[in-house]
Amino acid sequence: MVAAAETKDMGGAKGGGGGSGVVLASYGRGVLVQAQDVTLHCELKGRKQRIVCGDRVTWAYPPSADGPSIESIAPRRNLVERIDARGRAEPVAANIDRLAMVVAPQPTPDWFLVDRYWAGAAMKDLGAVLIVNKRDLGTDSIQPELATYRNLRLACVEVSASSPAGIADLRHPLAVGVTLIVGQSGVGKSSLVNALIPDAAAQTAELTRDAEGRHTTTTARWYQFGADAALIDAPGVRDFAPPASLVRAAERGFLEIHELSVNCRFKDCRHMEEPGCAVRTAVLNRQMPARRYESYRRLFRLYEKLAS
Ligand SMILES: Nc1nc2c(ncn2[C@@H]2O[C@H](COP(=O)(O)OP(=O)(O)OP(=O)(O)O)[C@@H](O)[C@H]2O)c(=O)[nH]1
Ligand SMILES: [Mg+2]
Ligand SMILES: [Zn+2]
Repeated sequence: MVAAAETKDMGGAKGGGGGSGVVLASYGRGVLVQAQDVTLHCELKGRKQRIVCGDRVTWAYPPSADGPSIESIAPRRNLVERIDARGRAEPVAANIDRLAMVVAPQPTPDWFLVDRYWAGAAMKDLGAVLIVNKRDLGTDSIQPELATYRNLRLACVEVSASSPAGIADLRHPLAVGVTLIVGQSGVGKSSLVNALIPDAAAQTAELTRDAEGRHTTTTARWYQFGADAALIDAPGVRDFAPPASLVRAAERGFLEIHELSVNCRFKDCRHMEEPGCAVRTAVLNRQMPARRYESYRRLFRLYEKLAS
């Protein structure tokens, strides 16, 4: 168990005390819990207990243990998962309100990834916002893609983590609720958290890498953002998707495909090779960007593979 220096400050809580809190981070056999005004390292009781960032938990000091442990997890409003290297769903964070998808001129954006994030958010009824970071490097090269998203009514905010002035534009869309920040490595997710929450930097040193210097699988980290909001920095999140049984749900994440599909000849059209598909017709007629359709096809095939 992690040395529980903070628990010494618990005063009367030690020996029979307990309470509730939110999970700031989950790592291996322990979790970091924010309980009112103290941060606690808690042990997990059962091997099966799987707790993620954003979980609401109760904790207590069992009589024989030397530190607090998790007693229960409150039912989750939702759970965001990613798919690990073996194709299995792996929980990342719970009780999320929106997904903030970060791109930047550098590294070169992976728009397929953005489409998958957005589709994943739509399938879970999460809000979504596209943050373009590093605008100081110039965003001309990515404006055509941004136009595609703006046409689809996705909120896009262009900022620079290195410029406090522009960062103000980002406060409003993230001011209420829990935002999970996702995106390619190096786009500046952690930098944005630090820019928005000046004292967050003090909290970033711990728990981000395991002993071998790799990202651990459970590094999502919660930062309180004012009284009514939180930001979750999720360094390891690359892919996530609902369980494979939701193959046909792929369409739900693509607003334009969903709207076009009412005109497909077959009610259960998958928009792949079916005759009379209104989606493919729209792509051929350039009424829908071919790249977005390709994203849909890739996501669909991924679900199909996972389901098999
Ligand atoms: N020019 C410029 N560089 C930035 C900006 N924001 C972040 N960077 C730089 O981009 C690099 C990556 O930033 P991070 O915040 O670590 O990126 P990240 O998305 O958290 O990366 P992972 O944790 O690996 O997923 C750092 O060298 C930052 O200094 C920005 O607005 N402008
Ligand atoms: Mg980071
Ligand atoms: Zn179709």
